[in-house]
Amino acid sequence: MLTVRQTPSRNVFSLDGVWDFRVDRNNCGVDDGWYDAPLKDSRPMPVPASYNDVVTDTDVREHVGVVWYQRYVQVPRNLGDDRLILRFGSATHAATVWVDGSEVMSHEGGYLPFEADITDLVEAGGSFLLTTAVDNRLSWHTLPPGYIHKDTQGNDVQKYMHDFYNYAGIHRSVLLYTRPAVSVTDVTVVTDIDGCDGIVSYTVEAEGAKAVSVRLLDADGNEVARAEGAKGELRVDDAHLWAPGDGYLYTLEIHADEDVYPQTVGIRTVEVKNSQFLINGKPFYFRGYGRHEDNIVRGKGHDNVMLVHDFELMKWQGANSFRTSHYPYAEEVMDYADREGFVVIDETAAVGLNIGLSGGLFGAPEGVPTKTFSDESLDARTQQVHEAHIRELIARDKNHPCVVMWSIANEPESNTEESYDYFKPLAEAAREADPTRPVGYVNVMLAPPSMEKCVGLFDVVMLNRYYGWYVDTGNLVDAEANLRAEIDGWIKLAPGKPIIFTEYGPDTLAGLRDFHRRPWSEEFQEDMFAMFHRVFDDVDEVVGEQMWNFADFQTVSGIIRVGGNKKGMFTRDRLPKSAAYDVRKRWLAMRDELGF
Ligand code: GCB
Repeated sequence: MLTVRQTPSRNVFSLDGVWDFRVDRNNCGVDDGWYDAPLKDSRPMPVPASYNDVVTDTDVREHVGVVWYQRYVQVPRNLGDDRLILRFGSATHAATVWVDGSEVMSHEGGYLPFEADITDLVEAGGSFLLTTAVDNRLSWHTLPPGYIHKDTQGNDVQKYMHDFYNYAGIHRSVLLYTRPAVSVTDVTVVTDIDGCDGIVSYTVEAEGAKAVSVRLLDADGNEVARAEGAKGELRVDDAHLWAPGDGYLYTLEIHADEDVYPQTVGIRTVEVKNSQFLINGKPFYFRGYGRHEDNIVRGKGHDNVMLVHDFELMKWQGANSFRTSHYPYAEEVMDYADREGFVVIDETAAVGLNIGLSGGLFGAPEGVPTKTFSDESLDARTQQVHEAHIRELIARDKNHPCVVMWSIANEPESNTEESYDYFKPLAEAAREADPTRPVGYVNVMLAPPSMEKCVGLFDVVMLNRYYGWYVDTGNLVDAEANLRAEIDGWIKLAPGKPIIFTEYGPDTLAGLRDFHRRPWSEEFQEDMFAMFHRVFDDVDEVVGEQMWNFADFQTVSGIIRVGGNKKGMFTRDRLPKSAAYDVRKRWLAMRDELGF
């Protein structure tokens, strides 16, 4: 799906602001026609934002089910023959949208955009009532999955197997935009390098267009190549490559009849070879973090201030990459990573596909199936939802040079035949949807090399490991020995595959200092990182260190979570913990030695 851009042929109007909002406590909104008239008893709610922490009412924060958003929208005058499209950047986790009482679309999955052509329902120069019902419930057929527990008073309590709070609402911008009746609806760009030249292959979709042509402009707006037709190949002499730390972008200006659409292009290649991860043919070492879209008050609501600030912090620390743990991030984040030259492992919302792990770590689920993959839990329908989600993510992000790999799941069960059967078609679907990038999944410590069944389906080994924290707690001597032994096991099991550590690190309470350097203290975080880094430096096959987490973040309450997960390098309000300085020293030195 194309990102929305303002162009000479397209106008974009933001519908962000303060909308009317109402919780549907009895789940009666649809039956009672809430979409057909101004919401009664509404309260104000900002868009985009999670609603949970905006309010002070606990029952709204913890509501399980549907909430309603509404506002009036002014339609532009002078629409002519243009089409008018209504687009949500995301609504978590499912949404249905009405325009003046007519249902125009519904979408499942909380982290990807959806849009509808509403031209025939509205009048140029008039206004319409826009209503959206957003459902935050998780089931065995959603990603991430979850289940509803009835408490002893019969109330619904949402349970889930992942470790971040189930923020909900309209998390990303809502836009209204126009495009000509015949217009560009999709483009796929694939780049290659030939000596000093760049090759840009493109395929444009523009149904009904009589004439399609493209011009490739450099960052100063100079034309460097052009072609006619919806499909073709451009050669860029002496190309300025997109590279880590050098987010150089060309623009493919696409003309389809009256329509003009600018697609940014970074010329670069990605390849996995001989235990190395190559970008533009050169070995790349990932330095960075798993992150979350998580902020005080706004929850998972996108915010450009925090976007730029977080990148500033990452650059300050010498990071060059991150993983979109554990769901697709806002399009603004991906655009910004492109232009800042950050390298991204793009992850689906498939997190928590592991009943064994959640039982062990986050409290045994009551009355739920004990098997992860079964007819009672994650089943064939979940697999279909997962495949559709992978394809939707790739359709959205395929043209981002920052994306160097797809991660199709975080810490799923991967040590059973059932997990192999579940993931085999999904890995194939990802490769079919994008033959140009490596595909991986992130392995959990419950599936070490002696038990792992799925690694053969993937191009890299991505490991989340907590030696010194969840195991060998506080004992970094044993932790180091066990970490080294496990890495040896992976090298034997998956020869030739590079290993990226996608999580490691202890919970650390900012301000807790300790002469004895014990767990939870800032000193222990320094020591645990130092130990992991010592090990990484000894192993050629390790090509990346992305610690857990960039910043402290909100989770459900629990006996292992004190006001959220505290494994941040930065606090939730983005202040550095003491280990941040050690890591900065290491990463800046690596940056100087290896390039970005
Ligand atoms: C993990 C998960 C991550 C958790 C983290 C932790 O392995 O991937 O979502 O937050 O561990 O802190 O336990």
